[in-house]
Amino acid sequence: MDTQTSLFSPKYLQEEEALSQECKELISSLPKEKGWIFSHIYKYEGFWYSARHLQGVIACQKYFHAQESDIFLVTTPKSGTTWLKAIMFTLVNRKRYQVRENHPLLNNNPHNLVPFLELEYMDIEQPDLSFSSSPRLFATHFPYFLMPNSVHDFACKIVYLCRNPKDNLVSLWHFAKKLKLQATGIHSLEEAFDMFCSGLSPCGPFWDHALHYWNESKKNSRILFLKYEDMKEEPAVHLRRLAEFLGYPFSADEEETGIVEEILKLCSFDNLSNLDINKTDKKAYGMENKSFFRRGEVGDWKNHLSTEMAKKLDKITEQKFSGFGLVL
Ligand code: PAP
Repeated sequence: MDTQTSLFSPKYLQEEEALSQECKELISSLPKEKGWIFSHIYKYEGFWYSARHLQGVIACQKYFHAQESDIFLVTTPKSGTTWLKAIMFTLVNRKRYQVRENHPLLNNNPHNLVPFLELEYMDIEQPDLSFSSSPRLFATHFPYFLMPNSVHDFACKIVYLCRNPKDNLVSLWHFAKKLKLQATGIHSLEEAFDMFCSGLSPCGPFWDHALHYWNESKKNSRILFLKYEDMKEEPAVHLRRLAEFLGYPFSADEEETGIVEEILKLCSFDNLSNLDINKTDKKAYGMENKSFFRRGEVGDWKNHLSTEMAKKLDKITEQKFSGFGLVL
């Protein structure tokens, strides 16, 4: 990005200007490709990151200390993180914040209630991670084996949410178009499709990311593997499953009050996307809250991808997941 562009760009687009010397040296040795939102992405330990995201990954691995009660929501970008952040925050804090009363989600974007772990470390080596409530809830795009060691040492609970790659790609493409400055060059959908299929997506390859967590979830009861599509189809079933997994099951009394439906309504796309805070406000580093809400549907890819594109992507997914039992 040239100086003129960076002077006027929002903070989230200011990339290499703010890098530490250590990170500059690291990225100079890594494979580099054209990015989706940022000018470039770099391949680190098999996955693609923007320079500043990578700086956060490295610092977080070095300095973050998990607590036993910490809970992690893991996704690749555009898998439904915003939705699950809202749901998980509401679930674990429901004694403290009554769903029916002045709930924090009415005045806060879900991303402000549940921080992105490695992004907290993007500019600061020791961010303030003291929470006003317990347990601490974090979201992250870390691949399984790059998670800070203490997360595994403490056997912290991990919820992995993934989404059909065709919808994931389309959502990612729209998001990148919205966020990226015209001056830095917008990808056509065809170009984005080719990049995604080659594994060149933010925190991708998409399939490798999901597969690691899928395989681990088969052996390890501290990992819950969820799919966006299942959540959409049977939200109450999966909300109860999630509540049990997190150690916050619904009591019979709670069930009687209809709390499951109320949480789903509070966290629904229609409700959240129509709140003033999500229509008009921005995140601290300049991203508009409304950019996290587009359609929130299953199968929107049909409005964007050709039959050939869909077939090609399905074939890649089948091949990558073949023998592992994961169907997306
Ligand atoms: P992030 O990676 O930038 O945090 P993330 O929240 O994972 O984004 O994904 C955004 C997608 O979730 C968008 O999908 P779409 O582009 O296909 O519409 C967004 O609309 C959708 N989404 C956001 N909030 C909700 C919600 N409450 N229920 C269902 N889907 C939602």
